[in-house]
Amino acid sequence: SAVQAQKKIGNETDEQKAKRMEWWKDARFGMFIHWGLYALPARHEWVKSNEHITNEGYQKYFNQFNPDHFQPKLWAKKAKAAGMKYVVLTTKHHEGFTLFDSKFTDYKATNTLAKRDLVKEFVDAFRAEGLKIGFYYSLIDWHHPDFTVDDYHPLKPANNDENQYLALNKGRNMANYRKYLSNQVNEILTKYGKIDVLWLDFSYPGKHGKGKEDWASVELLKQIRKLQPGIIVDNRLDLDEYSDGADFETPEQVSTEALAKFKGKTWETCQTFSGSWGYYRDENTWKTNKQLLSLLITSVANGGNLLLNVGPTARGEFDNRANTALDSLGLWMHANSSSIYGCTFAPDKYKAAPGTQLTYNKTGKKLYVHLFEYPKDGKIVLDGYGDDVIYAQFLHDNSELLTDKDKSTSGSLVLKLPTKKPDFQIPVIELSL
Ligand code: FUL
Repeated sequence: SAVQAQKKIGNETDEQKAKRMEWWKDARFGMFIHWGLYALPARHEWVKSNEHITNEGYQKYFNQFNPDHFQPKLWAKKAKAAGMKYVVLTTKHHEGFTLFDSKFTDYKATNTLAKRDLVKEFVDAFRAEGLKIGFYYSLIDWHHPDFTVDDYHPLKPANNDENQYLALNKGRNMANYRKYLSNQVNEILTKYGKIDVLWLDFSYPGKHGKGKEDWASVELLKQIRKLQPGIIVDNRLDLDEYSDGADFETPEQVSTEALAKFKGKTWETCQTFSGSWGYYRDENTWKTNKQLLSLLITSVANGGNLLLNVGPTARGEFDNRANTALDSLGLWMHANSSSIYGCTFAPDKYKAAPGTQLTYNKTGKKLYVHLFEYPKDGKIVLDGYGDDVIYAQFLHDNSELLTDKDKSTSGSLVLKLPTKKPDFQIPVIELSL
C-alpha cells in the first residue's frame, strides 16, 4: 500500500507513538493565539505581504509595540474556563518578530517597549492553569535578509517578472536563514522546559515556493525530536513521503461539512472567530456561538481536535468579542464537556438521528447525542440501538430520559424528551451502553 511505500525518519513503534499522542487525542479542544506586531495595524497578520510593506515601512510597529495590558494569567484563565486543554502561541509569525528573547536577532520583544521575554511569562501562566504548551513558529520570515523573495513575500515583484525575482534575490542566502531557523527552534525548545506541541508553518513547494530543502525538514525534525522526545509536531514541513514526518494533519478554516473526510486520521482543525488570525479591528463577520459549538462537536464526532484562535490586541488583551465568545463556550463546556474529552466518532452501527451528531467514549461506554435541532414532537428515534442502551439522561443536569422500545421497527429505541427545550444552545443526551 501507499503507506508501506513511505519512508521513515525515526524508529518509534506504533505503540510508542500512540502513547505520545494520548493526551492530545483526549484533549480535543485547544486555544491558538496569534499575537505579534500585526496587532497594531489590526488588519490581518498578513498585512506586510498584502500591502507590500518593506522592513523600513514596518518598523513603526516595532517602535510602537507597548503591550501594557499583557497579563497572560488572564488569557490562561479564560482558556481554561472555556474548556480548552492546551494552547499554541505564535512565538514568531511570518513577519519575523519574535515574542521570545532570541540570541540570534535584535528583532524581538525584549528590544521593544515591552522590554521582556513575553513567551516566558506566557508559558508560566498557562502551565500554572494546567494547560499543555504549544509553540507556533513560522518557517516563513519576511524580515530576515537571507529569506528568498517568493510568491508570498512582501517584496514579490509585480507580474511575476523573473528578472526582478533574480535581482531581488541576489545576495540572499537561504543557507544562512536555515541556520537561523534551526538556532531559533533550538532556543524555543530548550529555554522553556517541556514543550508539548510544535506548530511549524508552512511549506509551499513550487516554482517560487519553499519546500523541505529550504528548511532541511528531515534534519530539523530529528533535531526537534532529540530536544523534546515527547513533543507533537504538525504536518507543515513538506514531509508527506515519510510516514512519521508529521503527527497530525491541520485542516485550516474548513467547513463543518468538510471535516467528515478526515475521519480515521489524526487531525486538528484550526479556526478563527472572524476570518483573520491576528487581531482585526474592523472585521465584523464573527461566527455565532452555535457555529463555534458546531465546529467543536463536529470535530470530535469525526475524531479530531479543534484549535480555536484568539488574536489579542496590541495592548495584550482579548477584546470583548473574543471574551464573550469564550464565555459562552465555557458555559456549554461546563455542562457538557463529557461529550468532548476522550471522545471520538461512534461505531458504525450507531447512526446519528436527523438533526443530531454523535460522539462516543469508548472506555466509559457512552454515546452522546447532540441535539442541533430540538425535536418538535419530543421524540428521538434511534434505529438499531434498542438492546444496547441501559440508561439515558441529559448531560447538563443528569435528569433521566425515559425510553420506549419501538414495536414497529425491531431494535429501535424511542427517547422521550421534554417538550420545552432545555436552556442550552445544543443540549446533549448521554446514553450508557
Ligand atoms: C497559515 C498562516 O499563513 C496564517 O497566517 C495562520 O498562521 C494559519 C494558522 O496558518 O498558513
